[in-house]
Amino acid sequence: RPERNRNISLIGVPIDLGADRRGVDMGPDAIRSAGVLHKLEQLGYVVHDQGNLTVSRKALEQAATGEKLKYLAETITVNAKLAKMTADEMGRGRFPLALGGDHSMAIGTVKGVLHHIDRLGLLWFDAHCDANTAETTPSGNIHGMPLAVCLGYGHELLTGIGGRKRKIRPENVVIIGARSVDPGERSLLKELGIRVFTMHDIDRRGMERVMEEALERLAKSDGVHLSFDVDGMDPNDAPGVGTPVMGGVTYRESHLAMELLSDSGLLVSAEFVEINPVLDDRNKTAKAAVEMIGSVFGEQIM
Ligand code: 6HN
Ligand code: MN
Ligand code: MN
Ligand code: MN
Repeated sequence: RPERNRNISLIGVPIDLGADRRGVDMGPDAIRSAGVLHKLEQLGYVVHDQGNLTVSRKALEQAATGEKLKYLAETITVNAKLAKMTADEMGRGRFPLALGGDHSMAIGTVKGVLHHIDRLGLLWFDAHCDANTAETTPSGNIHGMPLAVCLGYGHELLTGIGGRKRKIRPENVVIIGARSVDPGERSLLKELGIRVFTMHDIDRRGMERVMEEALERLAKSDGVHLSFDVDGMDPNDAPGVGTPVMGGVTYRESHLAMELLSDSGLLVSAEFVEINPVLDDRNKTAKAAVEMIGSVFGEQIM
């Protein structure tokens, strides 16, 4: 097992355009105020906090233009910046940890990490599959598309971010926690042979066995990026999300999944997204995210 990277680069991404719902832009600061720096420093990490990227509020004025993909231009600008920052920070030997922000930001983080690791594995923890394209989207919200984009599918201005040729190979992706999948996403995922562990699989086999199989698959890559959408968790445990779906991964199951991922030694980068403090119950969701971050970085009870 490789030595843990003790240097973490924290990148706040206050974007809410991809969700077309205000509040999730405050996610990075909610996670900070829930004590993420303290948690990581206690675990022995050196945290290089890059602050928050700038997201133009002017983009909101475009809302009425009726374009199909909402706020496309500003979403591209932010993700291009994020891809560059992620690649640069990794180039300095640091582990990129991005805090969101809506899930459209996964385009930037993943493209940035792909700059260094061509055969990158991707663990997508989510109630959704985020595999819509401009043709299949039911909402026009770009946070429903980032996984498709990372695989090379979708609007060409999105797939072009950070270089068109950089993409995740289908065999190196696993989705965990899925329970809300649109018809167009289902066809694309089936066509590509993506391994989706739904809530049904977790119910039947338990999180331990699901993670064992997931990690076995991911071990064939050259390093794994974790994209953790907090709405993958059950809304009782993580209520502060814009698109809640009942019957999710429990707090304990999520903890276990992150501990097993941590033990695998495969992780090279991570992001925690879709935390919306405006919809939250006294920062409960941000606190849950900090607990999951603790597990990802090796926290143990004894
Ligand atoms: N997320 N599948 C729906 C859509 O609009 O495409 C919901 C997407 C939710 C995205 O939670 O990151
Ligand atoms: Mn998502
Ligand atoms: Mn989701
Ligand atoms: Mn814990």
